[in-house]
Amino acid sequence: APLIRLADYQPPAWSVSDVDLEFDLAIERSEVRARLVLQAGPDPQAPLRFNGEGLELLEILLDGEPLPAGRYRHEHELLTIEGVRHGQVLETRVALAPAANTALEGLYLSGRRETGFLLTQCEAEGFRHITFFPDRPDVQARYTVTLRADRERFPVLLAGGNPAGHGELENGRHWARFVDPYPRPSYLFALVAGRLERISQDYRTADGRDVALHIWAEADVIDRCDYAMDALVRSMRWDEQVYGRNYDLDVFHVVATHDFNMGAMENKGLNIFNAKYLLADPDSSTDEEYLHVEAVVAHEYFHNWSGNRVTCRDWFQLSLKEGFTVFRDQSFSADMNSASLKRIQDVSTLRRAQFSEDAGPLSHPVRPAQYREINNFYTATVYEKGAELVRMLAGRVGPQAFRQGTDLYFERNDGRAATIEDFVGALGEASGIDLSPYLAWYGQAGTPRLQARGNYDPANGRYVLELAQSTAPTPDQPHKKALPIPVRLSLFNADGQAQRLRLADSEQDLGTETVLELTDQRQRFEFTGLSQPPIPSLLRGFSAPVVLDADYAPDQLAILLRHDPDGFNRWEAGQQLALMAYDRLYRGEDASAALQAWTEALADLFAQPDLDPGLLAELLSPPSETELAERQVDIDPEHIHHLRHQLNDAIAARIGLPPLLARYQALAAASTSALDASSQLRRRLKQVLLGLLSRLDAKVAIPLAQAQYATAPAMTDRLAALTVLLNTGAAEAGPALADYRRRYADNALAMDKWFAVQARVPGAAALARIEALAADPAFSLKNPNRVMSLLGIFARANASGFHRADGKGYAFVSHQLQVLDALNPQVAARLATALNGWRRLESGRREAAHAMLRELAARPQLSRNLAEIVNRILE
Ligand code: DPP
Ligand code: ZN
Repeated sequence: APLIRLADYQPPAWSVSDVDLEFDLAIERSEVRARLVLQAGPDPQAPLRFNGEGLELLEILLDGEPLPAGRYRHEHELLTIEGVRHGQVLETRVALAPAANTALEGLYLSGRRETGFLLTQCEAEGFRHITFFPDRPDVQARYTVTLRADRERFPVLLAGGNPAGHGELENGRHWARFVDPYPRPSYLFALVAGRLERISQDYRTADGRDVALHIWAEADVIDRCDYAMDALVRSMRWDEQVYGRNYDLDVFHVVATHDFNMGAMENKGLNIFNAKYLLADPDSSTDEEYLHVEAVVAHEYFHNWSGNRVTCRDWFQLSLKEGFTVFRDQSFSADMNSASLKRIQDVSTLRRAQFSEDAGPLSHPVRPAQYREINNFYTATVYEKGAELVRMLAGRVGPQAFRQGTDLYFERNDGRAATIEDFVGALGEASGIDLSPYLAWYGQAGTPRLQARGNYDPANGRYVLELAQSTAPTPDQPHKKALPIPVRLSLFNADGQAQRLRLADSEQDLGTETVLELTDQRQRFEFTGLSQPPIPSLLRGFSAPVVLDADYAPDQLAILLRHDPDGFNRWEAGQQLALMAYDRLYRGEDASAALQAWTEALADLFAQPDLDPGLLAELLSPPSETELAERQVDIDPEHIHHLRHQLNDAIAARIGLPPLLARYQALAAASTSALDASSQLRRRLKQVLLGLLSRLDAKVAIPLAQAQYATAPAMTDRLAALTVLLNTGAAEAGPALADYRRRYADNALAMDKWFAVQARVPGAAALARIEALAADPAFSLKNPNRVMSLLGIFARANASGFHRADGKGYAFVSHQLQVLDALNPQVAARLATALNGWRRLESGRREAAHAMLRELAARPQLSRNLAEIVNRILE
């Protein structure tokens, strides 16, 4: 596949202003007639070249006249026609085979042939699997869509836009038409046809438009859509209030499917969701899943402005809509729940998913410079790091200017395909601040390391903080520039009180918190008027996506852990202490100073009755194995797994069995299935406590877990109990798994969790279990959720199980990848990213992984998706 470069961007040679589509839908074979009004680009003599993949061309006409065979070429996934003129109408008729489409891109079948429904997925380049078109986001056209199908088999017909008529046809068929008044790119096209039920609600926008909201799902799950409707209404209000954005059509449809490559899709007026992010009920969904539903419903809704009304000029700008929209959904969730917990979770995700991506050969900038397969760039870097960049910009300009800047951005770019410069430029203009230095963040890959060294001079009460930055080389970028890094900070004294801040050479009292902006490689900041040596609380709220290297002493961090009123930095101080202990344990050194400072502070916090249970749960959780593995080279994942256990053991031992048990039992006695925030946070704490108890004394914990499983009022408790039974190797795990399976055999999302909880069980025994599960009749390589629940969890979240010293984990996954790739290249490529870190493994595992990757790369039939990932990982 050719390399596509940002530097080569050209506007389209031929564009389309109006699209009229007619579908004759059937499961095995559907037909699509397209009438396209052509628009000349800069050179009207240029040949027309439209994309089209896997299309059976039945008919082609220009201005109503059939085109003779010599007038056009259909080869290499392109339709080429010479000598077309501005304003001419190109008409094609093609046939598609939805039921045979296992890649789930374009038009495909969800569910079984007899009962399932048809739907589409077009982002990024699925529309070319439906009809011939200049399938790129800078071609924006007005769409009229007519659907025809058998009424009995396809009672519901939906497409994006407003309804524009429906009626009966002969032979039991019917039709429905939709017109979208807003020009839009082809990746936002969508249709749905089949047997679906709905729930509905009326909504009036702040600017007075009446909108009918409909959530559609198959009959057996329609009663699990109420929470999504609630989240949708809250999202719509929030976007009106916080960004001044109103919905703009008369209807808004949301549809759930069990067969979906991504999380969800923001098609104009017809969002389509992976059921995992739409359905929720207490009996089968965890609290965490409720939060995901709320966040993803909001995310897709927010795209209506940040993505649909203003879209991307090209796919290099993907973070323009994704980074911004993730930032928007994070802010929404923070407003709906606990803001500091949300920040802790988002930063944990960033570190686990994005920092690790950035530390291996798949590292790329938030705005990549090149790709072969765009579907491989829906990454943590584009999404999560992209959101961090928007957060930095928002922090830099302040809330008022940020709102003025986004207003300006939406107004100026409405109906356009924009670039990252348009976004940053609008914020800069509204704030009067030159933000252009921040553009470097979009082009430079890698996680910057921020070094902080403080020096206190008691003679004159001065404190000098020296900040320095560096970024290690990444593929294609050997030399890194200095980036602007906002460092939000406070200075505490030994009693945990925040000191007033005053910079040398300035009279200004900065209060107890300020933001320093590091713009050079290295800078000194001097504070005056400090009567005691200060303890800096740095990067408060995680003010920049960097790795902090500060020379804290353990007792300084313990003071921050006990006293920092910034919930995020309090948690961060604990994480830093855990990492300090871990680094020493890893090197076989004495870790007692760090361990003691950390666990003593935690034990004291544990004893405080009024500490927020959600924050306590996070404080009691050491960094993930992925984060720990980032800190060393030549790693042995099994060793890291055991070291993390030692961290948990140290917490449990310091708090002690009686207090842990008493707190657990108090929480267990008050268990309910209530979904309010405080019930959720208490469940979360209970889950962490059960885990600690299981480390301290399995004989005590196993009966507790067994009882919790048996009496759980909701899925969160049931799954937590099952996890402990499995991870302790308890004999009771078997009956609990069998019970769970009986109970949820017909609930696909609950069965995904049945696979996932087993795929997570660590250690050498994991592979045999995974192999047995892959042969289970309930497992299928055709369903992305099932694949990710078993193989995705095993390869990406069970390092000690997957990275076996004998390489058998790699051999197993390699075999699965080859079968999967022939069915669904997008999902295969995502699974393969699990090998991104292979070079940092110890030599035995490294050799085994390398051999597996080389063998995979040499296979002739690899998809473009998988080939790109494997080759980049090998480079
Ligand atoms: N654009 C989708 C989303 O992130 C992904 N296909 O919302
Ligand atoms: Zn998105």
